[in-house]
Amino acid sequence: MTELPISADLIAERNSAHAEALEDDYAALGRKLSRAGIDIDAIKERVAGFSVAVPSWGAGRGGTRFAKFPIAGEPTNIHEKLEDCAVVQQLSRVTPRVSPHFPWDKVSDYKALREEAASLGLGFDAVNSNTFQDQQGQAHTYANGSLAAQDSATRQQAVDHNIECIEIGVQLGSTDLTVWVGDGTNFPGQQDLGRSLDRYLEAASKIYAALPDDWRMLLEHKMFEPAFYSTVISDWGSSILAAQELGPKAKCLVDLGHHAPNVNIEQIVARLHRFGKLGGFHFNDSKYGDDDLDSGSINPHQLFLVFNELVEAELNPRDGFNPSYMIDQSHNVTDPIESMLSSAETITQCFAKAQLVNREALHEAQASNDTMMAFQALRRAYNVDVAPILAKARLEAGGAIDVLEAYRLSQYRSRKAQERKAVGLGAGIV
Ligand code: PSV
Ligand code: MN
Ligand code: MN
Repeated sequence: MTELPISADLIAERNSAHAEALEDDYAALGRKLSRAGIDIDAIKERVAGFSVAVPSWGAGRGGTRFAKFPIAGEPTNIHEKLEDCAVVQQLSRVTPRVSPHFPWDKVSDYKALREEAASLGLGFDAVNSNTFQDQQGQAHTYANGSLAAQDSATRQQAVDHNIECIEIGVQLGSTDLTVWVGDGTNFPGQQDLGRSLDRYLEAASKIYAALPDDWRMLLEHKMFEPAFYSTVISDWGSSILAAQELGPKAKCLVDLGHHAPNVNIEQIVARLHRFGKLGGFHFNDSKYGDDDLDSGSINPHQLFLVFNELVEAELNPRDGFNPSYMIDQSHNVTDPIESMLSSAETITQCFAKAQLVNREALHEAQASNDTMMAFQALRRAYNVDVAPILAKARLEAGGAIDVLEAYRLSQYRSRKAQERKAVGLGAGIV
């Protein structure tokens, strides 16, 4: 392995400064949990086995359709993005995989890219295709759609791109293809609502046919944007129907920001699982729409409730329950590394809290219609500060007790600002 980006001595020095306080906090929490019949070490082991992928595109400053404000030392290519993702993994120890996006992360040698990632302690997660933008030199425009376009040559181009993504993914060691299309309309009457779905299904089935045996196709729905009147795969209903029609390797991916306001996302999770179609998540948070805010920054309770459903799902497994966890955020005003560190921590906290729920008490209260005690079973777990469990798991895995402190002290970003070329001004990504 090449040298990791943050000095091991710095991490060790800061960890020894925090070790005594952590032991104290961990012991106190251990006593508290043991009074409730919970073994803190068992929870720590579960946390140690948890991981969430980071998006290659999340390493750069995102932006809005109005502007992007780059920071000095921001990555300008996949190699630099991998290096930044390696920082997140080195400190947090919960983000060992990167989810790439094509053609944004295109290179000429994917075998070498896989080796480069491995040398940084990273692997690859789901491959994301992009037929929501036109690329330089592309034969057919996606202005009127991609997989659901009226024009058959455009549809074929979108199919070919997805198949190329699978081929790249095979070289990178991925086993999932995530497909999100922005196809839809901005005016009533612009397209036939039924026929556009037919075209999507026909094109998607060609991609499906190209999946290797051990691969999955994750269909990501989104209610609106860039289409503001109708979107072809707009909701979990359209998504599950499409996945059912395509076949067993097609699953639904839930991006937390892609729903109608106030939708009960945890119920959607339970529904998708009930029919064996829960494929994975794009974690982020939302106040208004597809805001791509940091996970749990607006509604951490919702994130906890999603993980609570995932624990229930594990207890009642259905066909092929193996959801993939990814972050999908746009870091517009923070250092992206700091946002990914903070978000990975929040996501893991919600995972840990969901493990603390007294399932027996919950199920008993549900069976006897004791609403308040059922609610309290969730509330008690949600109220526990699980930070010492995460910190201890990180420490034991070689990470930093205080990830943000170690990152800031490393001065990584200012070092990169000296080495990397500046990012140009411009509009943000989707
Ligand atoms: C679309 O809004 C989305 O959530 C999809 O996952 C894209 O791949 C990603 O954002 C990046 O634009
Ligand atoms: Mn997404
Ligand atoms: Mn999105």
